[in-house]
Amino acid sequence: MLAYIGLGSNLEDPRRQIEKALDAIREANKTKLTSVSSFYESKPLLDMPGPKYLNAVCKIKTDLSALDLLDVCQQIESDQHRVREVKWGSRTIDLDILLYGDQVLSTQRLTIPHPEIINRSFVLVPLFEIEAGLEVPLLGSLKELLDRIDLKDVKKL
Ligand code: ROI
Repeated sequence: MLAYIGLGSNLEDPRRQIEKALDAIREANKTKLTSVSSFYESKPLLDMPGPKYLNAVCKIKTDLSALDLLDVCQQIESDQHRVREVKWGSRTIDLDILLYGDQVLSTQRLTIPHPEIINRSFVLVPLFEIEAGLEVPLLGSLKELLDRIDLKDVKKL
């Protein structure tokens, strides 16, 4: 299965946090990292207080189920000392499964496609960089989604 994961960090050397998470994905069972976008900088969403974020998107080929992949992502977050305190607060690392093939899933633990991607330039822009022709299940073409949002707040590094 092809899947896309969004990575974000705004604490404790974000670049190092994202590199470290990518290394952990490289080492995950039944999973091959096939591409990584550039890194992008943006202000916290909704003008939340805190440092700027660094974001990237990667593409993987995996034999894990979506829920097993979620376990892998959450293990990486906990290994990198992600603390879940404030909703939408600052974090050392955030891994979001954006898409899992063309699967549509809505459970308590996991919703795919990730429901917020349509509002997030820091996800759509790096995703477009690595997979311009993508069709997002239920939501339409990636190109159309990009046309609908403001892109000036995300800066490619
Ligand atoms: N804001 C930005 N710019 N980038 C993120 O990755 C990010 N992640 C989040 C919240 C707190 C919603 N804001 C963000 O989870």
